[in-house]
Amino acid sequence: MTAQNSKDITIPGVVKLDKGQGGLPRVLVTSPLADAEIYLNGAHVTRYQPRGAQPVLFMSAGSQFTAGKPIRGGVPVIFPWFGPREGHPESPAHGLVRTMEWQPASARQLPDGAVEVTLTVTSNDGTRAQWPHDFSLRFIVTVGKQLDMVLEVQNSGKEPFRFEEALHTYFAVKDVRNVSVTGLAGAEYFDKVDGFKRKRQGDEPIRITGETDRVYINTSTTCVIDDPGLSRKIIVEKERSDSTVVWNPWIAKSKALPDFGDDEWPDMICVETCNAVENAVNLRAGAAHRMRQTVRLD
Ligand code: TA6
Repeated sequence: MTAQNSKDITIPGVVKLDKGQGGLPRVLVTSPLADAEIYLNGAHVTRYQPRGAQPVLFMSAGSQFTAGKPIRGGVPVIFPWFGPREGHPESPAHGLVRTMEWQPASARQLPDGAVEVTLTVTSNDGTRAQWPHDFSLRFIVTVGKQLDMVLEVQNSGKEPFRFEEALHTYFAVKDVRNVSVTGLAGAEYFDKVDGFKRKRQGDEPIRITGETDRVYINTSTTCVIDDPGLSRKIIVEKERSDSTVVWNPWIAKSKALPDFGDDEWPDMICVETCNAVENAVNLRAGAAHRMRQTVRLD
């Protein structure tokens, strides 16, 4: 299915569908409040820039833009498992839908000038062969003074299923060595750079002094990324998410990632809104779950 066959969601001067990098179909949003772009490959938000501000999202210069391959940066949409799939080394990391072509379903401009774009993807024979459940996802992106993203998971099958999910957001910072993250004081986390040991965050702000890869659990708090280099704070609010991941690859991991520049690690930090590990979601047949991440500058 190509974008040409999908629904026309054009709003003249505000929303258009065109071909982006690698010739991949993309939704371009231009509004008085902010600009954004969303690739149909993975329903991947690759740009969000409020009017008069620096871009909020990091994109790797080394990212591939190939149908069916993950894009590096922006907001990868992760479902139905997070990271490597336990017991299935053959499965792709971070689930199935970030490399599927989603379909644009609707676009509308809201009274305040913000623009809401909805994209959808559903299970098929290919996904069922890897994960034997039926699902229908909607990703509702609202581009305005804040970036609001809702991942709706509908269990369209006849059996309950358990899933993990994430909005794996890459934030642009001036220099991660001068950044701090607050909002996770006292939260338990799995430290993926220390044998997945279960630890507890102290009261001090999180600072990045090496490869950092932590899955915080049982936390529904708002996080604040303080970036003195760009003289801004990025507020990351969430709803119906009980896990938060903080990640920076630092030097060695950056070199090991083929689609990430060796010298890009100071320019980004991931603060990811998730339901992962013991916070995975049980969803009965016919039910829906809506996880929200809202990003704004302060
Ligand atoms: O969310 C952090 C993480 O799980 C890291 O372990 C690292 O693998 C990162 O995601 C990127 O994963 P990717 O599959 O996109 O290379």
